[in-house]
Amino acid sequence: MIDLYTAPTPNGYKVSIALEEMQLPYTVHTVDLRAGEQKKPAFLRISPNGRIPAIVDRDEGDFAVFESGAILLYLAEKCGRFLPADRRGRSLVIQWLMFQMGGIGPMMGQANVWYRYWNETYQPAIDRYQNEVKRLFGVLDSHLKGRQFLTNELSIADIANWAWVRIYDWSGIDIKPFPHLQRWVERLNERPAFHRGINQPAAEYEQEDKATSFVKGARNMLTK
Ligand SMILES: N[C@@H](CCC(=O)N[C@@H](CS)C(=O)NCC(=O)O)C(=O)O
Repeated sequence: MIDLYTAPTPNGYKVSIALEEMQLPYTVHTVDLRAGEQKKPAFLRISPNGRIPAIVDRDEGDFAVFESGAILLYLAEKCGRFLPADRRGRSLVIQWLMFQMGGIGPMMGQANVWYRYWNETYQPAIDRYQNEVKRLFGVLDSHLKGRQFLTNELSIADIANWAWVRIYDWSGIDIKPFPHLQRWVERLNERPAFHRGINQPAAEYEQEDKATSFVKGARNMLTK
């Protein structure tokens, strides 16, 4: 059994989607980010960086893993799926996983903050991060032309990138100029496991009436 410490955010959803696709039994523990639970000593013992997601594998002597990319690799190795065994296939998946961890995630995260969370508008920062997100989307779009997945088969790289790219509008980005990427987002959206994953726990920001209070909470958290 896996204990998943998470919150309704793209980094958290990467892990719940993976657990659903892998059909590994898990228990969700929602960490209240606005209340600062992620910085409490008990949580820091599991996740030294004070951020979600983190897992504890009860079948492996309570082994804890933090950093979403590391968690995806751990789970893929545990279940023997979504990460090929051959060196080249494995490297390709890891390349696109790192592309998400070092590019899509941090840049979309910054675009979200500057575009949506501050009361004030600082246009140069909005432009910088939105332009970088568009550039990264262009890379994904070209790569996905004629492909169903980022590599030969569905992998943890698709899961990681999809969890972020799907909320492009939170970064103020239009996906229409990226038709191959848009089709990939829509195709993966049809997978029942992906749907279950993005409801563990359910996201407030996807419900129109709750989105405003989510933004306010996020802004307060960032200014603490
Ligand atoms: N590189 C980390 C990033 C984790 C991260 O930024 N988590 C955010 C939620 S998406 C968080 O816990 N924020 C709370 C905080 O910064 O205090 C990963 O991929 O796991």
